[in-house]
Amino acid sequence: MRTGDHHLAGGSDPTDLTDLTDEANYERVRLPSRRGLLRLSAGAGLTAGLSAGLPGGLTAAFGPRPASAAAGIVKPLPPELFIPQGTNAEMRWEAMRGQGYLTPADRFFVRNHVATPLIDARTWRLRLWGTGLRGAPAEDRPVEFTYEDLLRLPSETVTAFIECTGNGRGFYTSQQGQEVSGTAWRLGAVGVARWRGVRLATVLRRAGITPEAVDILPRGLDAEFVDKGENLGRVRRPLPVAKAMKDALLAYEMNGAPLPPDHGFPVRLVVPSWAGIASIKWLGDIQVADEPLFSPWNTRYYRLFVPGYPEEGSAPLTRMNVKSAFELPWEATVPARPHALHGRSWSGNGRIRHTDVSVDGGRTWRRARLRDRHPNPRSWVRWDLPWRPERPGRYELLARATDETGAAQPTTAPYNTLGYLFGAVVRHPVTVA
Ligand SMILES: Nc1nc2c(c(=O)[nH]1)N[C@H]1C(S)=C(S)[C@@H](COP(=O)(O)O)O[C@H]1N2
Ligand SMILES: [Mo]
Repeated sequence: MRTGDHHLAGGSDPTDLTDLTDEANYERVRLPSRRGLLRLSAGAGLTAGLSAGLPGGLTAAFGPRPASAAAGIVKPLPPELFIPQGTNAEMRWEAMRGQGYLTPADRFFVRNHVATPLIDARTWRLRLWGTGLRGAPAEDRPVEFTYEDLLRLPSETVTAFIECTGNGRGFYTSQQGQEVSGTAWRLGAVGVARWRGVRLATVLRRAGITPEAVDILPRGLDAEFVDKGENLGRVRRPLPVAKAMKDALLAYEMNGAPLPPDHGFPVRLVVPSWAGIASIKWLGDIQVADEPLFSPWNTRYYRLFVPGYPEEGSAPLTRMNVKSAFELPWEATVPARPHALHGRSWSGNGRIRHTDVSVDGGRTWRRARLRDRHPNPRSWVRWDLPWRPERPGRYELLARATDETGAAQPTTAPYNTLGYLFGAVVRHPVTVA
């Protein structure tokens, strides 16, 4: 771990538990034994986020594995909003019920390969280097931008979803009976926020990007990622220059507030419509190259691997596919009287054209009412539909969206070993009581 790295906050004070880059502190946060928690709560340097997650009597509040201290995530993870998934936290879809258009930061899913680092914006620098910049600056002599530099550049606001490529992965197994590896998300690894920052194009131009540049490689400041004993280095994923120049944002605000630590403070990339892995958090440096770049995140992950097809897999995944979700608990219980069903649909291809809903397991379909008159092509659309359940019992609710390219949700998602892009219609179990 790079604890001596001056990008990262915190020193060697063993009671400073805000420093998640310290191995021992991180262990205590990651595997909170009851004694560890007591030590945590006594620690002077406890962050507001952590203490908010540890209210009142610890013994009363938690069982053996408290969700609120899961695996290196700083913000509280109350069980009514989140499902813990290892180092990650999935949003419960019922947490969007009664919310506005955006996903509030307190319930936005977190996908961390390792753990949230706490970074000091005053010493942080964004460093650009490589053969795709004028003068080809070396990695140790980069073009630098401070946090203040970025705040002073012209800003832009983009409302866009960020979605994990594995969102829905659990349904390969539970709905299609297929074995896949990776986090078994249901549909809660997606959120929509209003991101404000500087266009990546602006910063690349100022850094001297040349017409020969073809790929950039943004890299995070979180700890190196070790997969089954193999150190793959820091999280980094090549992005073609064309997409980087088109609509990628260096975001420093989320829903009108500074980025929260878990979502990339001080600065993250937001790459609209693309696989969530493109939106690198805790951005530290960007290599700009006049030749194609590779990292494990565009070779061994984030491609479709299918038995019987070439071993190197598909082309690297880019746009996300069409999906829909009901704003209901998984398994939901609803009253046996007329009420409205609510949900949202989204697609990386652009606007949602319509969403059809079935309350009888897929035999008949009705078109939902889209609640957003001018759907945003980089975001979701809210919809609703009245439902008068005829009798108590078990139901399966289905929602199937079609986007502006004509792409619709299929009945079955094409199998791939890593379980990416589950876009099939999900059968949501509901009991009418
Ligand atoms: N540095 C860094 N950036 C990262 C990740 C990470 O682990 N480290 N995870 C990626 C993945 S796989 C996803 S889906 C999104 C999730 O963003 P969120 O945690 O803000 O929801 O961040 C991406 N950016
Ligand atoms: Mo992801």
